[in-house]
Amino acid sequence: MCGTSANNAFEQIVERLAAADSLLLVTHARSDGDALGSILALARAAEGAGKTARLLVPDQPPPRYGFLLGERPVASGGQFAALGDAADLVVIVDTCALGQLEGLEDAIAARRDKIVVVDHHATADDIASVRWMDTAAAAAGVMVSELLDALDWPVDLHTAVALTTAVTTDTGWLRYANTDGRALRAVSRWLDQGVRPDELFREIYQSDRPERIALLARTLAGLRLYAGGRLAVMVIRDADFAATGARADETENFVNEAMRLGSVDTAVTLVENGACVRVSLRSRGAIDVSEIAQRFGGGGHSRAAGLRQHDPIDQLASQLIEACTTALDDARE
Ligand SMILES: [Mn+2]
Repeated sequence: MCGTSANNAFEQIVERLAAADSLLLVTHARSDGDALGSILALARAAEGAGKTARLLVPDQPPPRYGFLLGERPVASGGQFAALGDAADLVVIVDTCALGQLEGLEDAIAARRDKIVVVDHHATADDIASVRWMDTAAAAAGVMVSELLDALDWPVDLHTAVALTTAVTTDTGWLRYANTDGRALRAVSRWLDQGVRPDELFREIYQSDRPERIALLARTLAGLRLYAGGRLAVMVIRDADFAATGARADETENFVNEAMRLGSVDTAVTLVENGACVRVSLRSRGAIDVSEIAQRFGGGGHSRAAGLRQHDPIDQLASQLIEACTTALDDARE
């Protein structure tokens, strides 16, 4: 059964966590609610068990999750080597892809023996001595919760909020196809413990700045349909940020807005940020967008994937429209 090696990795990571006195908890660049909620929960539970823990992201955590992190410092990529050396164990959570850990490649390779990975994505680079990869897990937060259970580390109310944030954001507030009993059972415990779903929803999804709504309106106005309405594409340029005053981190979830259209199976957003273009892909299931993302150097899940490129945005848009249209046509046959 496929669980044998996974269980083995799970048990090894439980042992490594139990044995470590100090942890460095790392997640991916452009971190989201699952990434930040998962490392914060692991840190707080470890501290409750008498250990020390530091958090690190390669770039900066988005302000949206300030309510979770509070005053807690989050180190950036330049501190990885020093903090990694100081820690007994480095845990990389919610990614196993070097492409999402840019700038850390050499420092990770040099410390591979003391690194373990907890992740639910398909892309698995050789970055760690132990990798617990569970693509069936709705969120890394579900996996972290299971580690905390096995370790018997304490989950206080704020840790429960962090875990609930992790699971609810990665499942689109428990509505995407990855929502399953395992995720709901985890969340139900945190609600019983006192997490308020209405307050959390408001923090995460109803705390936008007017600048973000202006950018969303502009983006939706520019939405284009292809492949007989099955493909929606939205292009957000530097000029759109300039015109609205929105920040680069405020396009999170824009891609999902295209899924309001009944005809759409696949949605793509391209976001320009200087010389770099960030692409998000979503599928309702007709095609596997992680395959398409991989062709362009990215990765992810079958229904949610992403990539980054330095090609001109219009050229990249044409290539992606072509790739998605072909895949949608193939899927129909
Ligand atoms: Mn995740």
